[in-house]
Amino acid sequence: MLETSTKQPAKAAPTTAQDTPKSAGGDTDAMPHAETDGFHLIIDALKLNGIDTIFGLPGIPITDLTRKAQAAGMRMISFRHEQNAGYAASIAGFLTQKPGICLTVSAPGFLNGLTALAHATINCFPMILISGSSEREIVDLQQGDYEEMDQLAVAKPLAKAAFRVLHAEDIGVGVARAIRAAVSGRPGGVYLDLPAKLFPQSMGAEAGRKTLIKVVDPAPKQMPAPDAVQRAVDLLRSAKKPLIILGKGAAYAQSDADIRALVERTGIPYLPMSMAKGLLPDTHEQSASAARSYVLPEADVVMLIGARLNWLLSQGKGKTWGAATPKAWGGQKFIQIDISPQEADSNVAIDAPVVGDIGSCVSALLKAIGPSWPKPPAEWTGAIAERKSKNVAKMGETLAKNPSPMSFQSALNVVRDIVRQNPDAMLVNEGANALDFTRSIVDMYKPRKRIDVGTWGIMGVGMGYCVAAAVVTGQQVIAVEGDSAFGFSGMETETICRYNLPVCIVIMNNNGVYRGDEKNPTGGTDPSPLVFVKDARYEKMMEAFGGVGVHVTTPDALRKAMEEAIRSRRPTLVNAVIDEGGGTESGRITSLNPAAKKKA
Ligand SMILES: Cc1ncc(C[n+]2csc(CCOP(=O)(O)OP(=O)(O)O)c2C)c(N)n1
Ligand SMILES: [Mg+2]
Repeated sequence: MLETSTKQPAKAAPTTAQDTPKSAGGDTDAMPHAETDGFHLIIDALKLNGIDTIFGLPGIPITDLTRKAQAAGMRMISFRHEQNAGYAASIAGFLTQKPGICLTVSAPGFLNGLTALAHATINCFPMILISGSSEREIVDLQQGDYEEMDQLAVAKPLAKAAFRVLHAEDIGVGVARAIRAAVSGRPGGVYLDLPAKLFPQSMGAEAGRKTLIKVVDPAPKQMPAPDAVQRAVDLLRSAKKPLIILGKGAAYAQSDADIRALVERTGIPYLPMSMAKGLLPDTHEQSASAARSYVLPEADVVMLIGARLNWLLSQGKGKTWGAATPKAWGGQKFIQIDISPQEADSNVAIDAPVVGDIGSCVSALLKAIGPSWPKPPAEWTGAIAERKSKNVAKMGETLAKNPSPMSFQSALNVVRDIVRQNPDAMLVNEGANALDFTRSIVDMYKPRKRIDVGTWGIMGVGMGYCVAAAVVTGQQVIAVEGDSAFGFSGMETETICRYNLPVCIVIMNNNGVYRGDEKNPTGGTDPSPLVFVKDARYEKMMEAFGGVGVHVTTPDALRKAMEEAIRSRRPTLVNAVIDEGGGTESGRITSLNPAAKKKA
C-alpha cells in the first residue's frame, strides 16, 4: 500500500475539516489500500511527465519526499548545499529541454536554492525549484514558525512564474503549470511552493490519479511569420560583410543540423558565444572566433541566432562595434532570431526581428534562402581568414612555450589536446582568467559540450554543473576551474565521490582571485583580499572522500593525470600550479571595473 504516515512533520497531519481535502472523503479507513497522499502525488505527477531526476537536499518537511522519490525509482541526487543542487537543476534543464528539478527545505534551504533559480531565469534555462514551506496560517500572521518565510512572495520577482499548492487534489495542476511555465516560450526558472501540510494529505488513489496531468506539447513550436522571414532574407542578401552570431539559445534548441546547414549554405562567417561553441566544430573554416575584434566592428549585417545583445556583446554598440563613443551605434543592421518578441530593440534597433522558436525560424530561413545562395564577397571572407591565420599562429607560439611555473596557456594546451581526443566529454568552466583562456584556447567539437558561467559571469556553478552533466549525459566531465571559482562549491567533491561520477576537475591554481601575488599595501599581517593560502593542496579534498588527487607542476604531469582520470572514470582532482602572476584583473573584462578616482 502507499504510505500515508510520515515521520515528519508530525504536526502536518490534517486536523481540521478545512485541512482535509474534499476528495479524501471517508475512504481512509474503509479502503486503506486504495489511498494516495501528497508525497506520492508529487512523485507520480513528475514521473508522469518524464521527470526522473531530482537534485536536492533533505530536511523538514521534504525528507520523506526524497526517500519516497528514490523508492519510486527516481534518481535522487543529494547535495551538500542547495545552491549547487539548484545550479545542477538549471543546467540539466539546458541540456535536456526538460525542467531540471531542485528540491529544498523551507526558508534557508529555499533561499540557498533561489540564487540558482534566478540564474536559470536570467539564462533562460528551464528549472523548477520545489521548496517545502511552513504552516501558512503561522507564516501569514508572522507568529514565528520553524523556518518561517513567505517564500512565494520572495520567489516571484526572480522567477518566470511562481505557484503554491495547498490541496493534494491540486498537485497535478500545480506540477503541470510549473512544467509549462518552465519550458514554453522563453524558458526560465519556476518556483513551486509546497507547504508541509500538503504532503500527508490523503485521498483515494483512483481519484488522485485522475487529478494528474500529462502535459501535452509542453513547449509548443512557434512559427515565425513569413513576411518576417522574408524581410530577414532580403536584408541578409544585401550584405557585403555579413556575420552570424550563435548564442546559447541556439545550442538549447537542439536544431544542430539545420543551424549548421544555414551557416554552411550561406557561407557566412560566424561567431559562437561561449556556450554555443561546438554547434559547429571550432575548427570550422567559417568560424571567425580568432578574428572577433575584426569582424564585430567591420560587419554590415549581423544575424543573431538565440543570442541577446547584452553586455557579453557590448549591448550591440560602442567601440567593440566600431562606434566612436561607448553609447553610439556602430552602423550595423541586425537580424534577430529569438523566441521572445520583447528582445528586439532592447539595445539597438533590430531591422529584421524573426520571432519564433529557433528550430522553426532556422528551418524557415533555410527554406527561404533556397539551395543556392551567393557566398559573401571574397574580400570579406579573405580579410577574416588573414586575421585568423595571424592570430592562430601567434597563439600557436604561445601554446608551444613551456615556462616554469606553468602558464595558463601551457596548461590549457594540454586540456585542448585532451578535449580534442575526447570530443564527447562535457567541459565545465568557471573563473576569470581560467575562464577566458579556456574559452579561447580549448576548441569544442560537438554541440552543448561546453557549460560555463553564463549570462551573469557567475562563480559557483562548477561542481553543481559537474554533477548534473555526469548524471544527465553519462559522459566524462572535465572541469577547468579557477582556484577561487572552485571554492564556491568545492564541498561537492564529496557528492562527486559519493555518486562515483566520472568527473576530472583541473584547478588552475594561481593562489588567488585573478592572481596570487598581491600584497597588503599597509605591510600589515592580513593578506590582500584577493589572495589565498599559498600552494593550497586542493587535491587532498578529493582524496579525503576516496577520489584521486594529483598535484602537478608541469604540462606532462597534467596530461598524464587527465589521461588516467579519463581512462579510469574515477573522480579526480588535479591541482595544477600556475604562475601566480600570469593573470590579469577580471580576466578579459578589466574595463568593467569602476576605476577609483584616487588610487588607494
Ligand atoms: C557569485 C560571484 N561572486 C563573485 C564574483 C566576482 N568574481 C569574478 S571572477 C572571480 C574569481 C576569479 O578567480 P579565479 O576563479 O581563481 O580565476 P583566475 O582569474 O585566478 O584564473 C570572482 C570572485 C562573481 N563573478 N560571482
Ligand atoms: Mg585564481
